[in-house]
Amino acid sequence: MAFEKLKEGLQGAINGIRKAVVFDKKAVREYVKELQKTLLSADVNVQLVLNLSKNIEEKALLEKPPGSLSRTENIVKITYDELVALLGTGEKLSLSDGQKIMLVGVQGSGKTTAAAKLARHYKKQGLNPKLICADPFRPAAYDQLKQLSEEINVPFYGDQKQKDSLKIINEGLKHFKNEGLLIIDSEGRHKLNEELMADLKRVHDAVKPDFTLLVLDATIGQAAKEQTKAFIGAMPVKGVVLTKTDGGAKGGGAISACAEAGASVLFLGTGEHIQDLEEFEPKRFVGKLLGYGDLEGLLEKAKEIEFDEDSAKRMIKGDFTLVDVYEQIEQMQKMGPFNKVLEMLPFQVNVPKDMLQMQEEKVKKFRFIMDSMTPWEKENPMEIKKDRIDRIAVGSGTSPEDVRDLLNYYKKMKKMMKGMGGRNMQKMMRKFGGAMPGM
Ligand SMILES: Nc1nc2c(ncn2[C@@H]2O[C@H](COP(=O)(O)OP(=O)(O)O)[C@@H](O)[C@H]2O)c(=O)[nH]1
Ligand SMILES: [Mg+2]
Repeated sequence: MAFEKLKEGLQGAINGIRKAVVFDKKAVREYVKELQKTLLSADVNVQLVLNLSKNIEEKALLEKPPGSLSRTENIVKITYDELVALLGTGEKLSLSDGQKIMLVGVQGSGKTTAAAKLARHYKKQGLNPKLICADPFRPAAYDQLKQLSEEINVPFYGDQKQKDSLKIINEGLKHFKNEGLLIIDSEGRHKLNEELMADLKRVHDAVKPDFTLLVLDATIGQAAKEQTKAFIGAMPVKGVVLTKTDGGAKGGGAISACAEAGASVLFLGTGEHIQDLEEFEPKRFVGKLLGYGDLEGLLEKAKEIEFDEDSAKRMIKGDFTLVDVYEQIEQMQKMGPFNKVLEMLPFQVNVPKDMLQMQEEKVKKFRFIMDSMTPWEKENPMEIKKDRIDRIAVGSGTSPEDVRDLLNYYKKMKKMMKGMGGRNMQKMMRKFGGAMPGM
């Protein structure tokens, strides 16, 4: 299977750090070393590997994990982000009938196969592809594409007697009246040389395809960079079809090399058969490599709303006001039910049941009430006596009982937070990022 070794190596590194007893410099080093070994054996450029591992190491040790991620989860997320960045932008090729696309590349890279695979792919998407064989150099090219086109029931044009590929293309376009999605399989030569490039460029400039796709053999690994650069230098390459990713361990190196040369990989060829074509999407691809099931939840967690640190600190010290309660309520609403939030804490908190079950309605009421308070009242909730309570109730369209309810909630919260004690506070602060100075 394609990329199996890469997958094994990456998941092995992740499992290693998951099992580590402590998340420290040594564990991170170990992880990064595994990662390096894996990427290098996939033929990713050494400098890229070094940069990537340096980034991962630094971020993993210094960065505050976002959302409710643990440090171990965060290093997986950092790895994910770095790998996605390494593998390109993930552009998508959106085609329509009436357009011409031309495949270029050296001989044997898989152009003819890719032409037929793309025809099948876009036919399934409802387009009307047509195949033109414009490789007069390889005698078997005509039969090869003709046969493939019959297999997928797609119209084909070629001319075995014509030796000028531009003439074949022009005839083919005329034959198809420029209708449908015209896929042009161009000539190839044994290897990349000036003659091929000059010829291709002449044809390319005359045909003016809407998109030019470079077909590259993934088994060449990071050497894909030079080839990509050479083609980009001669014509506007929209993206790469990377073939034979099933045929070796260097596919990862080839993808990153294309990205480095400035061309996005758009498709992966994953086998000899006509259906062996995948759209390449870096995020999905890296997700699969790292084990997507886990990663999805992890990325969600990273997005979870972060606690306002100052407010959380004051709250824990018991030094907080209704302004903080207001903020916390808002944040908790975004985070989900309060009991879920408490589950994330690294220690047990005995929270009165009625606080846990604070109903949606009640939260709304509390907000109305606080909206009717003056800034001074919100800063000094303990000073709110009967007159003020009555006024706030009228202003917020609630009852004095509701206002008292909020004030009681505030008092309970304050007491609970105060009662948590130093050690727990520290743990909590670590969970919410950043240690509290002087604690
Ligand atoms: N395993 C594997 N073989 C492929 C793939 N794409 C093409 N090939 C094979 O590579 C060889 C050359 O392909 P071809 O399309 O003729 O290359 P062209 O000279 O660039 O047109 C053929 O034997 C194909 O069957 C792929 O994704 N995986
Ligand atoms: Mg060919």
